[in-house]
Parts: sequence; C-alpha cells; structure tokens
Amino acid sequence: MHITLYSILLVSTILTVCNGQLLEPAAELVKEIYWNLGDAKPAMMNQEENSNLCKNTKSMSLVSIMDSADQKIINRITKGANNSAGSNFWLGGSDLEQEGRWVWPDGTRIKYFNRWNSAPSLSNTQENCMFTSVWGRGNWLSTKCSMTISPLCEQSAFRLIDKSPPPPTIVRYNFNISYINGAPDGVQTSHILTINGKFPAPTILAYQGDILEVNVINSIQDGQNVTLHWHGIHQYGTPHDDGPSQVTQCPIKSHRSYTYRFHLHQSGTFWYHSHHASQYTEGLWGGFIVRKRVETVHPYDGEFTVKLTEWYHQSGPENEAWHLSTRSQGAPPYPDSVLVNGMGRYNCKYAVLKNRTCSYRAQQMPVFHLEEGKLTKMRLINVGGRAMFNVSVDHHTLVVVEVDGIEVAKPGKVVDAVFIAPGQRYAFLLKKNEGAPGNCGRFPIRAVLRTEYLFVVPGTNINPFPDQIITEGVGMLQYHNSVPVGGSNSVPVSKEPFYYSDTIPPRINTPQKFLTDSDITPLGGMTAPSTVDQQFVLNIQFGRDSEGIVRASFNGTPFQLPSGKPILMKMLQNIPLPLETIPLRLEYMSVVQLVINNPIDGPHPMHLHGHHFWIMASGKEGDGNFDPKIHPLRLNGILRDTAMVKERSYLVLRFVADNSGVWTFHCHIDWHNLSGMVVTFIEGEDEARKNIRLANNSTQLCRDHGIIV
Ligand SMILES: [Cu+2]
Repeated sequence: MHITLYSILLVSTILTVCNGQLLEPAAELVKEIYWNLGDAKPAMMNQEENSNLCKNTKSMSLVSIMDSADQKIINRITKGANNSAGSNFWLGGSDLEQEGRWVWPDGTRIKYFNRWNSAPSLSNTQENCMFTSVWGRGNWLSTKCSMTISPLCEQSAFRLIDKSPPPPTIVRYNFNISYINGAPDGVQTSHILTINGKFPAPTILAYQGDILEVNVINSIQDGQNVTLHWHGIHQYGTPHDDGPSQVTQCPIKSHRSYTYRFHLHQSGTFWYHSHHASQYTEGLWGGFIVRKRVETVHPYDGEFTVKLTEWYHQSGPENEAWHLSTRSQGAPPYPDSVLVNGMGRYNCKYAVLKNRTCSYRAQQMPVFHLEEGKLTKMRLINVGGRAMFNVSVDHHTLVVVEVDGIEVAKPGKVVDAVFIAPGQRYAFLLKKNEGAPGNCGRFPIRAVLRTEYLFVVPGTNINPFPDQIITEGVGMLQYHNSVPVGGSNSVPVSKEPFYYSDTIPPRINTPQKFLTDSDITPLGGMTAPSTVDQQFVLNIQFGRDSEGIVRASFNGTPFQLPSGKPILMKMLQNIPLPLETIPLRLEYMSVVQLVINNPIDGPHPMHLHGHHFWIMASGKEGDGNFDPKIHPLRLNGILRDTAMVKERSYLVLRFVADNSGVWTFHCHIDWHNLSGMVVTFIEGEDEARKNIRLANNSTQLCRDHGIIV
C-alpha cells in the first residue's frame, strides 16, 4: 500500500524515532514535517521557497490515496497534524503533465476519488493539483497550481518550518489532588480542591506534536473519587482518557493514581477540569496551553492567560446536595464572588454574618507584566461552573486570533470586548489604543459578570446574600520598559501585589464593539458539509422527577450516570446501554446535525467532547425554536467546541462523526450537567471495537472499584 511506502520514506528521511511503528501511521510521523499549507495557497508559494523547503525531503513523495481505507488513515494523520480549522494538505494527485489525466506521483491513474461536492470540475484547465481538507470527511479539492509544484518532492509544496523548537517529546506532569485551605476572595475556606497544593492548579504547557502524560494521584482527604477532562482535546484513538466519570472511565479511587496519556495533535488554548461530581466548581481546573512549534500566522512576543470563574463559600458537595434537592426548585447555587486567576473580593461584613473569617488584605488581583512595544497574546478561559462575563481591557483593543483552539483567519477581528460562557476560550493580541493615558503603565482587565443570567428563586437560595456579589473581577496589566521576552505573570518584575483596596480606575463608559461568532472565520476555512446524514433535535427542558426534584434535560429525560462499567466499556463489549444514559448512535463518518431549541429563559453553553462543530445557525434572544423554513443555515461559520444557545432561541451545529468512541454532549453550566442536561454520542461502534485498545491502567481503574472490565 502506498501509505506504508510513504511512512517508510518519512522515517528514513526525517525521523529516527518510531521504529517498528509503521503499521500505525500515527500523527507522530507527520507532526515533524508540517505539510500544512495554512493560508498559503499553492499559487502563492514562490518557487525559490519551494525548492529550498524541499532540500531536506528529496526522497519523499506526496501521498496517494488509493481507496477508502487509505482515506481513513490520511484523515487520522491530517487531523492529527494540525488542528487549524480547514488546514489543507497536498495530495500527490495532479494533471500537470497531461491536462485531464489525473495521476498519482508514481504515474498510476486516479481511480478512487473523494471529491468535495461543491469543488470545481476536474476538467477545468485551471485545476491542476489535489489537496485534502482536515475537516469534513477529508474530502479533496483541486486547485490552480504553478507548473513548478510538481507532485514530486523536488518541487513540491511540502512546507518545512523552522526546526529550532524542541523536538516532539513526552511532556510529563504529576498532579497530586487534595483540598487546601485558603481565602481566594478574602473569605477563609477549607474547600479548595487543587493540585500539588497550588490554587489555581498548574497550567499545562506543551507544544503541538508532543505526547502528554499526566499522572494523577487522588489524595482528596475525604475519600472522593476524581477524574480529569481535557476540554477541547479530541482524544483521537484515546477516548478512554477523555475524563467524564462513568462515561469513558471509572473514576480514580481515593489513594490510587492514574496516568492519562494522549497525543497533542491540536494547538491553542484549552483547559482541564474535574469531570466528576461538582469538583471543578471547588477549584479543580487549570489552563492547558498547546503552543504551535512555530507561530507562522499570528506571531507574538509573549503571552499570559486569564482564567475566570465564579466562587462559592459553600463546598461543592453542599451545593450539589442542595441543588439536587426539592429545596433548590431547580435554581443553581448563587455564587459569592468572581475570581480572576483564583483571586477575588467579598464584602467582609457579610462574611462575618455567615460566621466566616474574612480579610481585605487577602483580596488581591493578578498582575500581568508586559513589555512596552512588544506584541502580547492574552489567552482567556472561562473555567466557571455557571458564570458568564463581558471582558475588556481598558484603553486596549483585542485582536481575536483564536477561538476555542481554532485559529482565526488573518488578520483577526478587532474588538473592544468579548462575551465568554463557561468552557469557552479566546486568544487576543493586545493593542494599546493611540492616545491611551500613561496610568503608570497600569491598565485593568475587567470581567463583568452577567448577573441577568444567574437565575435565582427568591427566598430559596443556599447563598443567604446573593445581592452581595461584587460583579466585576479585575486583573492588572503592568507595562514595563523592558522585561524579558515572554514577559508574563510568571516574570517576577515587581513583587508588589495589587489589592482590591487599591484604587482601581473607574470603568470607561464608552460604547464597546463586541465580538460575535459570525465575525470570525477559521484560518484556511473549509466550509461545513452541505448535506446531513443524521439529525438530532434536542429540546431543553426542566421538569420535576418522581421525587419532586427539578431536573434539566434534553427532550424531557434527564441523563443519569450508569452503574458498573462506564458507557465506553459497555459499548466496546457490546453490552446494552441503559436508556437513561441517552445513547445516540452515530454512524462512522456520517455528517451529524444537532438542533438545540431552548424555549425558556436563560442561555446554556453547549459543549461537545471529541469534536469541534460548525456553528450553522445561532438564533438571537427570543427567536424561538429553529425553523428551517425561516432560519437560514450558514456553511462558512466558525468552529467551536462550546457554543451558546440563547434564551428562547435555537442553535444548529454540524460535525463529522470521524472519531469513534463515546462522547458526551452537555450544558457547561455544571449544575445543569449534574442534573441531567446531557446526551451520549455512541460514535462508530464497529470502528471503535476494532481500533480502541484499553490500556491496562485504564481497566485497573475499574478493578479498583470491583468492576471487571
Ligand atoms: Cu445549562
């Protein structure tokens, strides 16, 4: 098979690792060679560049796809090689030598075609070279290409990028999880659930192409189980490391450990959090940054990450027990404060009324040190359990370059502010406005809580003082004339903390231009497939269960976790799935459309595991249920992994079921996730049974609970 030949060539020319792994043409082979064309279309690549780039790859040829089996492998490789939405990769097919005669590099005629349904005709004389798209089913397109781009490598369009970054490696972390004492908002608590005794928990930093190994040790003092989910990471071939407790794994038992291990095929801003009970609302979350080995599209000099959440003075178990009781009447617990990178403030007078120790001196804000004149990337993650925010930086505009790990087409959208819901991420390049005041080089980053979305039933809340929440979280930019490149919150330029009791400049009340999803296009954007194979209509509902507890659901049946084996293990062993896990079967490689109708007040951020989806349509507040007759769909929208369905409105999403496994789809308001607004996609069962091999340590997790997998 041509694929094998190609793999061998790669190994002989580029890589010395991966001995004996040729039968598994996994992404580690490809990540080194960067075939990604990014936004450089072949006609735009200059000849000199091509010939230079190819010096190191002389004995290689571009890939041939002879049948659907090859196509599947190439889909895996290309999806693995770069996650920039719509990234395109050259194939060997061309009709450069003889117009209309399409051949592979070895001269064989192309018999198997997997062409995009709206691609120009192959008989068009302008169409000379084939490329394949990461998104969709890996469909092929042809394009105009210069005669110098022959399918043979001497003049091919392989694009080797600077080799200076570290070679792909295994990045290892040890995460020891336990409760610590602290006062994130000045109010003392013993219920901060965190890693290695640090709050916030460590940020994972790796490069695209690395393998991540995180050894998680469950040292939670009261014997709780735990899992971690890697939000936004697709987990190709490793669905058992996705993290949802009892969905894809047995949870890690008290005083046991488990090593998550997966490839970082994607790049961008991600995060990790517990996917067990309400643990992430107690602080069990962290940033997860996967840098590109070389930033070619939106380069920057330094970066920092802002993580926003609400905070509760009650413990997670207290909140959860209250929420899932008749007392809550379906309202989630009302938060006490807003935290920016784990720091916030609270009115100590009310803390005292709650018999809690409180200190204004402990109420600090994070400071981010920037170098004047350098280009800084600000990453933004909503790690909250229910809070939504408007975020802006005084006297700065934000050039949006990434959304949920998807790189945005150049030059990026310039806005003043963004709205961010739980689970969502952005990355911006910061631009200080012309004529901005000196401000001693200090400019607040403001996260303003959208309180209108904090549904509360009067008189019932577990929080006795919901009105006392201070709705603005602040982080401080501090410019310096010189700090080391890469200057960030980790650079100890100034040891002076900023206190909330210090003077914060008043908020500027000029109209702000907000980002909307329709403003942005993915880099090298491939449009959504134009036809749909499977559609699911999911109507958001709240209703009382047999015990009178108000539960959230799609279509009236609240999701319930299975007992015994997790859903993934049941699926792999062909064991019937409990109906209350709401199993929805997806045929491998089918195009799936989700219609989410939200007929009630309050928006919900929808998160899909294992995939990004195209946002086909997103109704405005009050637009009502989706009606294909009056609501147009858009094929060229942005891809995300978390999207909002607005109140009394609809959301239409589309994705390709190219990742066999079990993937949960749920509201990222953690309280709704816990009460049942969840469905389970059972994707490509036959493929999964053929290809997915559970690691020993994964089955041991279940044995620790007496469950034999
Ligand atoms: Cu929700």
